[in-house]
Amino acid sequence: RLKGVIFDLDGVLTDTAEDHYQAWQALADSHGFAFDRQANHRLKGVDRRNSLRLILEHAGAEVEAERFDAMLAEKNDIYRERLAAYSPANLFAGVGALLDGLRAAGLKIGLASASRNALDVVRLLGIADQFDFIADAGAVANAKPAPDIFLACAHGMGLRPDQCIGIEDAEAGVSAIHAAGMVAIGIGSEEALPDADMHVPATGQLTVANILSFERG
Ligand code: B16
Ligand code: MG
Repeated sequence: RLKGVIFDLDGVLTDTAEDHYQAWQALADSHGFAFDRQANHRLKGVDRRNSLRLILEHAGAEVEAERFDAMLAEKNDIYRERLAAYSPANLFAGVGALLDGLRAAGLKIGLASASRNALDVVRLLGIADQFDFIADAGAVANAKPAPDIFLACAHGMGLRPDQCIGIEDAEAGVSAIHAAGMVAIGIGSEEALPDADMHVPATGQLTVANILSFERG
Protein backbone atom coordinates (compact mmCIF):
# COMPACT_ATOMS: atom_id res chain seq x y z
CA ARG A 1 0.00 0.00 0.00
CA LEU A 2 1.19 3.49 -0.83
CA LYS A 3 2.24 5.42 2.27
CA GLY A 4 4.63 8.07 1.03
CA VAL A 5 5.35 10.35 -1.90
CA ILE A 6 8.93 11.51 -2.47
CA PHE A 7 9.53 14.64 -4.51
CA ASP A 8 12.56 15.84 -6.41
CA LEU A 9 13.00 19.63 -6.11
CA ASP A 10 14.41 21.30 -9.20
CA GLY A 11 11.98 20.87 -12.12
CA VAL A 12 9.31 19.25 -9.91
CA LEU A 13 8.46 21.83 -7.23
CA THR A 14 10.18 24.91 -8.68
CA ASP A 15 12.40 26.02 -11.53
CA THR A 16 15.84 26.44 -9.99
CA ALA A 17 17.33 25.05 -13.22
CA GLU A 18 17.54 28.50 -14.83
CA ASP A 19 19.38 29.88 -11.79
CA HIS A 20 21.79 26.92 -11.77
CA TYR A 21 22.40 27.55 -15.48
CA GLN A 22 23.02 31.29 -15.04
CA ALA A 23 25.45 30.59 -12.20
CA TRP A 24 27.39 27.97 -14.20
CA GLN A 25 27.46 30.29 -17.22
CA ALA A 26 28.86 33.16 -15.14
CA LEU A 27 31.47 30.82 -13.66
CA ALA A 28 32.49 29.43 -17.06
CA ASP A 29 32.70 32.95 -18.53
CA SER A 30 34.86 34.28 -15.71
CA HIS A 31 37.26 31.32 -16.09
CA GLY A 32 37.27 31.42 -19.88
CA PHE A 33 35.68 27.99 -20.42
CA ALA A 34 33.31 27.38 -23.34
CA PHE A 35 29.77 26.70 -22.08
CA ASP A 36 26.26 27.43 -23.31
CA ARG A 37 22.58 26.49 -22.84
CA GLN A 38 23.01 23.47 -25.11
CA ALA A 39 25.85 22.06 -22.99
CA ASN A 40 23.77 22.82 -19.89
CA HIS A 41 21.18 20.17 -20.90
CA ARG A 42 23.54 17.43 -19.73
CA LEU A 43 23.51 18.85 -16.20
CA LYS A 44 19.81 18.25 -15.51
CA GLY A 45 19.45 16.54 -12.12
CA VAL A 46 23.24 16.09 -11.84
CA ASP A 47 24.88 17.09 -8.53
CA ARG A 48 27.30 20.02 -8.21
CA ARG A 49 30.60 18.13 -8.41
CA ASN A 50 29.58 15.99 -11.37
CA SER A 51 28.13 19.06 -13.10
CA LEU A 52 31.52 20.80 -12.98
CA ARG A 53 33.19 17.63 -14.28
CA LEU A 54 30.82 17.65 -17.28
CA ILE A 55 31.45 21.37 -17.88
CA LEU A 56 35.24 20.92 -17.90
CA GLU A 57 34.91 17.87 -20.13
CA HIS A 58 32.78 19.92 -22.55
CA ALA A 59 35.39 22.71 -22.55
CA GLY A 60 38.21 20.18 -22.97
CA ALA A 61 39.80 21.61 -19.82
CA GLU A 62 41.41 20.16 -16.74
CA VAL A 63 41.99 21.96 -13.45
CA GLU A 64 43.80 20.91 -10.30
CA ALA A 65 41.82 19.82 -7.23
CA GLU A 66 42.22 23.09 -5.36
CA ARG A 67 40.93 25.21 -8.24
CA PHE A 68 38.11 22.69 -8.82
CA ASP A 69 36.88 23.13 -5.24
CA ALA A 70 37.24 26.91 -5.45
CA MET A 71 35.13 26.88 -8.63
CA LEU A 72 32.41 24.84 -6.86
CA ALA A 73 32.32 27.41 -4.05
CA GLU A 74 32.27 30.30 -6.52
CA LYS A 75 29.34 28.79 -8.46
CA ASN A 76 27.43 28.18 -5.25
CA ASP A 77 27.92 31.80 -4.13
CA ILE A 78 26.52 33.06 -7.44
CA TYR A 79 23.60 30.59 -7.22
CA ARG A 80 22.77 31.57 -3.62
CA GLU A 81 22.75 35.25 -4.55
CA ARG A 82 20.06 34.40 -7.09
CA LEU A 83 18.13 32.31 -4.53
CA ALA A 84 17.81 35.37 -2.31
CA ALA A 85 15.07 36.58 -4.69
CA TYR A 86 12.99 33.41 -4.15
CA SER A 87 9.57 33.53 -2.49
CA PRO A 88 6.41 31.37 -2.38
CA ALA A 89 5.61 32.82 -5.82
CA ASN A 90 8.37 30.55 -7.20
CA LEU A 91 6.46 27.40 -6.21
CA PHE A 92 5.00 25.77 -9.35
CA ALA A 93 1.25 26.32 -9.73
CA GLY A 94 -0.91 23.73 -8.01
CA VAL A 95 1.87 22.25 -5.88
CA GLY A 96 0.65 23.80 -2.63
CA ALA A 97 -2.79 22.23 -3.08
CA LEU A 98 -1.28 18.87 -4.03
CA LEU A 99 0.86 18.79 -0.85
CA ASP A 100 -2.17 19.72 1.27
CA GLY A 101 -4.18 16.95 -0.41
CA LEU A 102 -1.52 14.30 0.14
CA ARG A 103 -1.28 15.25 3.79
CA ALA A 104 -5.09 15.15 4.18
CA ALA A 105 -5.07 11.66 2.61
CA GLY A 106 -2.67 10.53 5.33
CA LEU A 107 0.35 10.13 3.05
CA LYS A 108 3.84 11.07 4.16
CA ILE A 109 5.77 13.58 2.06
CA GLY A 110 9.52 13.46 1.45
CA LEU A 111 12.13 15.45 -0.45
CA ALA A 112 15.01 13.78 -2.33
CA SER A 113 16.95 16.51 -4.09
CA ALA A 114 20.56 16.38 -5.28
CA SER A 115 20.86 19.97 -4.10
CA ARG A 116 22.76 20.80 -0.93
CA ASN A 117 20.71 23.99 -0.91
CA ALA A 118 17.40 22.08 -0.87
CA LEU A 119 16.40 22.96 2.70
CA ASP A 120 16.95 26.68 2.08
CA VAL A 121 15.00 26.51 -1.19
CA VAL A 122 11.92 24.85 0.36
CA ARG A 123 12.07 27.38 3.21
CA LEU A 124 12.08 30.22 0.69
CA LEU A 125 9.17 28.55 -1.15
CA GLY A 126 7.25 28.44 2.16
CA ILE A 127 6.73 24.65 2.10
CA ALA A 128 9.47 23.39 4.46
CA ASP A 129 6.92 22.39 7.10
CA GLN A 130 5.05 20.16 4.64
CA PHE A 131 7.81 17.54 4.58
CA ASP A 132 7.97 14.59 6.96
CA PHE A 133 11.60 14.15 5.93
CA ILE A 134 14.13 16.04 3.82
CA ALA A 135 17.01 13.81 2.73
CA ASP A 136 20.44 15.45 2.92
CA ALA A 137 22.30 15.28 -0.40
CA GLY A 138 25.53 15.96 1.46
CA ALA A 139 25.08 12.86 3.61
CA VAL A 140 24.64 10.16 0.94
CA ALA A 141 27.54 8.27 -0.63
CA ASN A 142 26.36 8.15 -4.24
CA ALA A 143 24.52 10.76 -6.29
CA LYS A 144 21.59 10.05 -8.66
CA PRO A 145 21.28 7.76 -10.69
CA ALA A 146 22.29 5.76 -7.60
CA PRO A 147 19.29 5.04 -5.32
CA ASP A 148 20.89 6.42 -2.13
CA ILE A 149 18.96 9.68 -1.73
CA PHE A 150 15.54 8.03 -2.32
CA LEU A 151 16.40 5.16 0.05
CA ALA A 152 17.57 7.65 2.69
CA CYS A 153 14.31 9.56 2.30
CA ALA A 154 12.08 6.48 2.64
CA HIS A 155 14.09 5.39 5.67
CA GLY A 156 13.83 8.86 7.20
CA MET A 157 10.04 8.71 6.84
CA GLY A 158 9.99 5.29 8.49
CA LEU A 159 8.76 3.57 5.31
CA ARG A 160 9.93 0.75 3.09
CA PRO A 161 10.85 1.74 -0.50
CA ASP A 162 7.94 -0.31 -1.92
CA GLN A 163 5.54 1.87 0.11
CA CYS A 164 6.77 5.01 -1.71
CA ILE A 165 6.33 6.65 -5.10
CA GLY A 166 9.01 9.00 -6.48
CA ILE A 167 8.42 12.06 -8.67
CA GLU A 168 11.23 13.27 -10.96
CA ASP A 169 11.89 15.44 -14.01
CA ALA A 170 15.36 14.09 -14.90
CA GLU A 171 16.42 10.76 -16.38
CA ALA A 172 19.08 10.26 -13.70
CA GLY A 173 16.36 10.78 -11.09
CA VAL A 174 13.95 8.26 -12.66
CA SER A 175 16.80 5.73 -12.70
CA ALA A 176 17.50 6.49 -9.02
CA ILE A 177 13.82 5.93 -8.11
CA HIS A 178 13.72 2.59 -9.94
CA ALA A 179 17.04 1.48 -8.44
CA ALA A 180 15.48 2.21 -5.03
CA GLY A 181 12.61 -0.18 -5.87
CA MET A 182 9.94 2.50 -6.20
CA VAL A 183 7.58 3.41 -9.02
CA ALA A 184 8.39 6.64 -10.82
CA ILE A 185 6.15 9.47 -11.94
CA GLY A 186 7.85 11.54 -14.63
CA ILE A 187 7.28 15.28 -14.97
CA GLY A 188 7.66 15.78 -18.71
CA SER A 189 7.04 13.91 -21.93
CA GLU A 190 7.39 10.20 -22.58
CA GLU A 191 10.10 11.11 -25.04
CA ALA A 192 12.14 12.96 -22.41
CA LEU A 193 11.62 10.32 -19.70
CA PRO A 194 11.12 6.98 -21.49
CA ASP A 195 11.59 4.92 -18.32
CA ALA A 196 9.04 6.65 -16.08
CA ASP A 197 5.93 4.58 -15.20
CA MET A 198 3.51 7.49 -15.70
CA HIS A 199 3.86 10.97 -17.17
CA VAL A 200 2.31 14.37 -16.52
CA PRO A 201 3.44 17.62 -18.15
CA ALA A 202 3.49 19.50 -14.83
CA THR A 203 3.43 18.58 -11.13
CA GLY A 204 0.37 20.77 -10.52
CA GLN A 205 -1.64 18.48 -12.81
CA LEU A 206 -1.19 15.53 -10.47
CA THR A 207 -4.03 14.87 -8.04
CA VAL A 208 -4.16 12.70 -4.95
CA ALA A 209 -6.75 10.56 -6.76
CA ASN A 210 -4.55 9.84 -9.76
CA ILE A 211 -1.51 9.15 -7.61
CA LEU A 212 -3.57 6.60 -5.63
CA SER A 213 -5.18 5.08 -8.73
CA PHE A 214 -1.79 4.79 -10.37
CA GLU A 215 -0.65 2.74 -7.42
CA ARG A 216 -3.60 0.37 -7.72
CA GLY A 217 -3.43 0.17 -11.51
P1 B16 B 1 23.44 22.33 -5.50
P2 B16 B 1 17.31 18.27 -8.04
C1 B16 B 1 19.68 19.37 -8.68
O1 B16 B 1 18.44 19.43 -8.04
C2 B16 B 1 19.66 20.25 -9.90
O2 B16 B 1 18.79 19.71 -10.88
C3 B16 B 1 21.05 20.33 -10.50
O3 B16 B 1 21.05 21.19 -11.60
C4 B16 B 1 22.03 20.82 -9.43
O4 B16 B 1 23.36 20.85 -9.93
C5 B16 B 1 21.96 19.89 -8.22
O5 B16 B 1 20.64 19.86 -7.74
C6 B16 B 1 22.92 20.31 -7.10
O6 B16 B 1 22.53 21.53 -6.54
O7 B16 B 1 24.58 22.94 -6.24
O8 B16 B 1 22.46 23.35 -4.95
O9 B16 B 1 23.90 21.35 -4.45
O10 B16 B 1 16.71 18.21 -9.41
O11 B16 B 1 17.95 16.97 -7.59
O12 B16 B 1 16.35 18.82 -7.01
MG1 MG C 1 15.06 17.67 -10.88
